[in-house]
Amino acid sequence: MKREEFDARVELLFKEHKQLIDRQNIKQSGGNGIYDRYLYPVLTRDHTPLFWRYDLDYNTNPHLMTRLGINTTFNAGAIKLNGKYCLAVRTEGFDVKSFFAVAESPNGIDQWRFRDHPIVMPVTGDPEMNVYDIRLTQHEDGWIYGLFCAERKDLSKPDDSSAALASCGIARTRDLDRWERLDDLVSTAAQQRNCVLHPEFVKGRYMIYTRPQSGFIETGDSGISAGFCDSMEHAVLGEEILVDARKYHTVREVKNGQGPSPLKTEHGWIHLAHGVRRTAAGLRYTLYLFLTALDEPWRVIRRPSGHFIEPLDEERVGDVSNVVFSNGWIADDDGTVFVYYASSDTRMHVAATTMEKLIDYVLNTPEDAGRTQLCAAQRDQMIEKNLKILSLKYPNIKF
Ligand code: M1P
Repeated sequence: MKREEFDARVELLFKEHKQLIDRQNIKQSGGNGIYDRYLYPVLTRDHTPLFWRYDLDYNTNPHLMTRLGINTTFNAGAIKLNGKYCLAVRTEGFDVKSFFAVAESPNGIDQWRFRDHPIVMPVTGDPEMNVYDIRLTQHEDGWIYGLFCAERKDLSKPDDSSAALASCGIARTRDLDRWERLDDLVSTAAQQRNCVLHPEFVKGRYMIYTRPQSGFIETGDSGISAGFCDSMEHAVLGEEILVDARKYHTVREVKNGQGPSPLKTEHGWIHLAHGVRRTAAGLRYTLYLFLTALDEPWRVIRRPSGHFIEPLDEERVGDVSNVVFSNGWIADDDGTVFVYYASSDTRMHVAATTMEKLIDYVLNTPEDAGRTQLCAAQRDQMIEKNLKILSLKYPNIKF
């Protein structure tokens, strides 16, 4: 390629990239009354800066090839900082290593722009192979903590090249740029993933939601659990309490995991979690909500039936299809809540709702009646009530 052509192609790349970043997102009509989805994903791999992917030097890359490709941008932690909506995105290179990168938006919905540099997370004395799924918690001690999965090779199985160990890495920051790495979480579980710091002290101690695992993929009998520790520099958990167990024939039959840190309301803590079912097409991940007691955030007091967000239409396809996963949401001062979720381990979306709607949802959505006959009867009760309302209001119309 001649230098003139190279320069023209670079210009075109930047023009198209800018158009993508500046594109306005559009609220989709016909929502479910609980939240609004948006037409476009908020972040895709194409949103990452071109200078992260291309070597822009004509002398070393005359064909203008992608040199360090980005595969996916998903499972982002979220926080509002200095008036900006920030996502700490799990960004995976073609090399299948993930790193965290901060993207910011002025409104939480569109114009997401990555900061120039990704986070180069400091390591402990035992550097991990991979990091992912960071949960950001603005703790009342003043720090922003990031708890994430730190994955290492399982050295006890030298002949199994896919044997891995998951543990909870911990780091803290004040600006999402400079991070202080702390010791990994110590617990009695063989492995841990989906760990999240509760935003307040509980009886003077830090509380961490966990998901003890028997293996890298399998969770054994556990579900979302919680433990306590006195220090985040050297976080050591004692006994873990089971918060939300797996349950046969529910959205959390095979496994589950806490999403972001819970939102505080006068009625209790609203939790967002993912639940997994096994289907003939493989695992299906959906998101669900539950409410825990204000003074005992580990005690579930309301459990709306079924899922809150499911993979829909294009969301169903990606690197790991049929998955929605969330580890970030932002509650704004005006009552808006932005739920950031990834689809199929590939891209990020937003669902917008309000605190008022979330409270109504967790308090008034009926609980799972338990088995098919009771669920059908539960629905029939609502149908009966609705038909009465409709026949009184519209006596001449057959619905
Ligand atoms: O591929 C779906 C998700 O699988 C894992 O979640 P969990 O441990 O609950 O099964 C994680 O690797 C997550 O990143 C991924 O989105």
